[in-house]
Amino acid sequence: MKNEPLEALAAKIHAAGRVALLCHVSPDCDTLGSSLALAEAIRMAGKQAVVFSADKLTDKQMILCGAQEVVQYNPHDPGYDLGVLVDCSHPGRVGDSAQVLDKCEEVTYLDHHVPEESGEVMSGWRDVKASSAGEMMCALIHHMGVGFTSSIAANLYMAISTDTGHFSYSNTTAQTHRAAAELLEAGADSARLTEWLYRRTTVGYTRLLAQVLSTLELLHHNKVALLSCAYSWLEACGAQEGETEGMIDYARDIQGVEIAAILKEGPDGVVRVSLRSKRRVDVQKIAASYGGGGHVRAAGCTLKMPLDQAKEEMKHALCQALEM
Ligand SMILES: [Mn+2]
Repeated sequence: MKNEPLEALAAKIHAAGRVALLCHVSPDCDTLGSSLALAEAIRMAGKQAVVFSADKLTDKQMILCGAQEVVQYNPHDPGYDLGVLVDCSHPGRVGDSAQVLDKCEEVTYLDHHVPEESGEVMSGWRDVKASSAGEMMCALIHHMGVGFTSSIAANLYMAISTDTGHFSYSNTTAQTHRAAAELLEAGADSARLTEWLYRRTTVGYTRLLAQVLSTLELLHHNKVALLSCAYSWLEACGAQEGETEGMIDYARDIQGVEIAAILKEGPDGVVRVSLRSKRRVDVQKIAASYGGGGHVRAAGCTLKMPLDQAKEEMKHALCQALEM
């Protein structure tokens, strides 16, 4: 079956000599692993590729092959023939890396998120049914005619595993497993990567988890679960930014909970909200009403207000969403 957006993206990459790959802010292993895999494939095709992330990687993400080559925008950077947004599709999602886009002859994207309500600002390849950018990247690299090296395989395996909750969320399809099977055959070491990603914590993380779990609030007959994290707790617990990733699952997993939220205070007083739902509520819509986005079952937004006020705002919005 012909996939025109995929072929158009592959043709743009084929025609370019220098390609910039841009990760979204608060990068996860999907945006990073997919970008690093594509960068390697582009280099194997004899061209240049650079991966940009506005935010620093966590210690855990340093297991990604080539993680140390990820750079931040540098004003002395020469230009690029092509810029590709990976795992996002709006320049507003890449933070300071957006400055790289001004130096690109052409800009496109590869994304599996629902488009922002403000509409498309460029053309690219979107597949909202794909579990992850990593799954889409498997198809793209195939199409490029580049074989999977063990490092491409490991990076894409971590990308897919991260976005599917290690193949457990409802976005996991037969195609997801087929892609994963191929990556295992190409040398991804599932046991080692899984242990590193999910079974290896730090004392700081565990202390922070205890603190965050102590904030649990249940509302609306225990259908809404809320967690929060004050910025000062990171230092107090010896945890790193980014280590709150995944803590929302403790709220989501509670039996009877339909919507879970975690509110994370940033160093700038801005509060980042992550939302999850189980069956009924479209959290992408809630996030979009605050200028955010994501998927039906997982979304996020940013609130520019103090943490306590953001909590009250969210409690109201989540209970209201349940009544609709
Ligand atoms: Mn993703």
